[in-house]
Amino acid sequence: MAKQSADVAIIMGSQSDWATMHHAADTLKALGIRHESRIVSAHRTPQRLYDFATGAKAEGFKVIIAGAGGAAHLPGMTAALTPLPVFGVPVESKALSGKDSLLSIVQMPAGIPVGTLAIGKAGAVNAALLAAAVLALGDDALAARLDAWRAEQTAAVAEQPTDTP
Ligand code: RP5
Repeated sequence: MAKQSADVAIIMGSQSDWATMHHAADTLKALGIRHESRIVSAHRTPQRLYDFATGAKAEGFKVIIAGAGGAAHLPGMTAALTPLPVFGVPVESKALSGKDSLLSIVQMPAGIPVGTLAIGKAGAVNAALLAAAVLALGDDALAARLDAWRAEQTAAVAEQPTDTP
């Protein structure tokens, strides 16, 4: 039987980004979305970036989540090379706490969009939820799982705070 291709590609500029980007993978897994995670650096492996981005649609991916830190060119370069939607996650950098990553990713000139999320874990989780929402437009079963995920989150919020959260 042919291997079913993943719907979401999670790419990141470095192994060091995995501490943030695994939150995207965990969220996709919780929602039952097929995904693959790869290290693809715009700076250190430019040919790998080119090959991945130009071939991503043919590989069967429908959405790309790209996380990078510092001078974070990965999401924008990827978006320039593929028609697929690209969601960018600014990884928190040591020098500038991820503000450099955020501005590098969010300030795309008109014409090539990158949907930019928050810095760090929140951005990684939300990128996965946004990817899920896009895929759910054409997948009723996934839409139901996403509704259930959100209902569970709502149910987990206590009415009153406690001293030991
Ligand atoms: C970026 O440089 C990566 O996305 C990473 O966030 C940052 C630092 O990479 P390492 O020096 O930790 O490999 O390209």
